[in-house]
Amino acid sequence: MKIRAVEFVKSAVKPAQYPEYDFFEIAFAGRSNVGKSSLINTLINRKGMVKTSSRPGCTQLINFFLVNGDVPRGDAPREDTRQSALSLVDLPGYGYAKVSKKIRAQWQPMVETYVGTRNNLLGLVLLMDIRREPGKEELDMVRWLESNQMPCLLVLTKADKLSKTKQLKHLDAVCKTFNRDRNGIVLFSAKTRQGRQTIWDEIHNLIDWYQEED
Ligand SMILES: Nc1nc2c(ncn2[C@@H]2O[C@H](COP(=O)(O)OP(=O)(O)O)[C@@H](O)[C@H]2O)c(=O)[nH]1
Ligand SMILES: [Mg+2]
Repeated sequence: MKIRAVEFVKSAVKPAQYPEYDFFEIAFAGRSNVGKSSLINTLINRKGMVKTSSRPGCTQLINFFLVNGDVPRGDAPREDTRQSALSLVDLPGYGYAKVSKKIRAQWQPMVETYVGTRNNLLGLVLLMDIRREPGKEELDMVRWLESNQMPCLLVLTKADKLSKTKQLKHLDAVCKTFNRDRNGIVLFSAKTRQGRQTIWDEIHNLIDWYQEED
């Protein structure tokens, strides 16, 4: 995808606050500090668009970004840019130990409500640190998304931290855990940009598939 423009649209915690547009949307989820903001920045070729942090667990908001589109404002007639615009959503991270119980209890309903109500959502990208075994959160989430027929791309982040041999070894282990083949899981690094094109290809496949469904 040629990135012409990227705009931060807004943050939201509940459906009434989501942007009212119906551009195709892709959401990114994962444990705090997994590299979610870095991955989105890499996809859109913007270094600081999505705030990255070495202090995990701070963002508990759903952040909407619009690529190559105009956010409809007021009652001005909306040009139909649905074919080319794409909405990217940075979901709050989960599973950070220092985050209070209260915040953790808010996370699940916030994300489940978002996935359950957002009609323009095409699919999720679920990020996992390549050095970590997938946890119960990830297994539960993938199972839940599958039961809701919501497509989910799995991405192993920070691949640059491991040698190529170790990357593949870990990839195969994760494939087994999720019962997917190597094509169903992407090795990614924000540092080397490894896997960036594959993620875009998968997003475009999803868009094509939806357009054929219509
Ligand atoms: N080596 C390496 N570090 C990364 C990569 N992606 C993110 N990081 C680092 O991991 C930390 C958390 O990244 P961030 O994108 O803020 O994670 P988020 O909490 O999931 O949004 C930061 O210190 C990043 O610099 C990567 O691909 N390789
Ligand atoms: Mg982040």
